[in-house]
Amino acid sequence: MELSRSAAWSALVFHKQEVDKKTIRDMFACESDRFVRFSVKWKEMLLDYSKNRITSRTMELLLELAHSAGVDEKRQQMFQGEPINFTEKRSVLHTALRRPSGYVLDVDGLNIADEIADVLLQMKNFCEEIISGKWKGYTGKSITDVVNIGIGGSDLGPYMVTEALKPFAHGGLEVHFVSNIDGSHIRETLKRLDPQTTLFIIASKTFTTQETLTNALTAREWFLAQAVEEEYIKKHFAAVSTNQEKVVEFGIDDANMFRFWDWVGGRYSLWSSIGLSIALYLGFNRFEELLAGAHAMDEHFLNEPFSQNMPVILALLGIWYRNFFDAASHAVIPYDQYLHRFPAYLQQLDMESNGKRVDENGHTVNHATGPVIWGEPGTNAQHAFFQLLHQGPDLIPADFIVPLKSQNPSGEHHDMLLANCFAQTEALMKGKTEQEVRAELSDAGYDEADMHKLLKHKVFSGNRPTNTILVQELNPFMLGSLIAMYEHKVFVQGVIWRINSFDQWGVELGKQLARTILPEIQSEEAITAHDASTNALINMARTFREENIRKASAQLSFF
Ligand code: G6Q
Repeated sequence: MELSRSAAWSALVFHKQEVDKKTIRDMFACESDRFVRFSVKWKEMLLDYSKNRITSRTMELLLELAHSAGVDEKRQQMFQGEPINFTEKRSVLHTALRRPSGYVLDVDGLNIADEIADVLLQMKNFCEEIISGKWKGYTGKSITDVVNIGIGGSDLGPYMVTEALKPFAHGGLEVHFVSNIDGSHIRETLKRLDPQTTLFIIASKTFTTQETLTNALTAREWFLAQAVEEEYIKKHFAAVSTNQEKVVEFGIDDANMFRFWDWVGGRYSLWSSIGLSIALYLGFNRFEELLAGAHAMDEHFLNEPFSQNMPVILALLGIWYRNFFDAASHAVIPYDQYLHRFPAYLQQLDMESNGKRVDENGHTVNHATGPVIWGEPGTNAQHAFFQLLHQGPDLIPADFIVPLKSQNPSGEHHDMLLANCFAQTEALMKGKTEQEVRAELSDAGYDEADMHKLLKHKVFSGNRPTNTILVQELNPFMLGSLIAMYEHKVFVQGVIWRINSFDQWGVELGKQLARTILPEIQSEEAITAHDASTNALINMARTFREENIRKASAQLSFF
């Protein structure tokens, strides 16, 4: 039966008419226990979801939807390693990567707990050598800079985490991230580096990704231009991959390869050896704290009843707005400058996971699935797109994430940051009525005619839902928990929407298409194989390229 015809779904459609009759502001006015009922406290984290268009009945019905969708069973299947990634026939076991060792979980005849422990030990030893300075580069100097070359899941997670946890870095190493095929990315990074003291980590699950391999070759060429001897590569290049054959083929020493497994999805891989750059930058013990935080959230997700389960609650609220209010996007606003890459990270996690429309039986679903995820840190965002959140015609639910503790206490800065965060969620919820605007304008001395012209523009409808996620301190443990909470939120939504959150055929398409056009841009013949637009674009690039080559050779012959 189609999801939209299920009893739980129909009950929610019907119930929405009731909810529409009241604003969140009205609900707060007559429910003194609203915050207590609609908030969950877990360790040093609070999820306040009271500023949502919900009643207790809404939550009951949404929880019923989760139960009837089989979230409980699917959750067990995921943790037990069943191949729930059904289009790729793979287990989904990023949760095993952060589980303390000493358990047995068999995948393809191997106890993965032992496998994971082996690689963690290898990472630990490597980190100790590099950080202590024992590991020497080809001229006998210690490593000062680590460059992670990877893209997508092999970049966004480590980049976001190292930025978020800057205050926890040991300070002995700088870390850099190169992802884009645009040569400017690697060239700008290399400009600041010395090959004698630089370590490159080539991070690629498949070790076939065009961007990563091209950037890695450029790094290799840059390194050899000074180091000359190929044998020095082993002192300056490491690889993180599932593809040993390709790593060796590239010329990276086997001993410098950190493996992981096909049951770790790219966007879920920061917990694996893809996190090597994190461990090097923070120190291995901090990396372990990150894993511990994520594991604690896994336990919460596994064991708490749905009504107290943070990822489940976030997932259900997301479904409430996406499917019953037609909210096409969801904003994420961290009030923490260190989390400036968090929205970009969540974009991949959520949109690559739930940007799907075909169910397990190959049927196209007739309900909306993953929304557009977007955001920027507050307070910057307030001076940019918040206008649309407050007064635009669309409903855009938002998550506000804020730590109580500042890593850089400085005068009133942090109090002001908190005040802004809380004021925004209050304003989005309450809005400003015509009566309030009228009183304001009248106090400011406006006459009736001017007031009339301005009134409607200054009214805020309010009733705009937000979640506030308050953490005491954004430390490695809490960040691990926060990321895992969103991972599980995405999982729960995928289960309810009946899609596979763990494949990414859209990404694969991009990888294939660029391979066809590259030789055409480099060809001397006019290209006619595509539509008129694509042909014209390719031919312009081709002509521009040919002219540049001609000019360069003319200059050479002049000299
Ligand atoms: C993530 C995706 C994708 C992937 C990149 C890099 O879930 O699969 O973002 O991480 O395309 O792939 P490689 O790690 O194989 O280079």
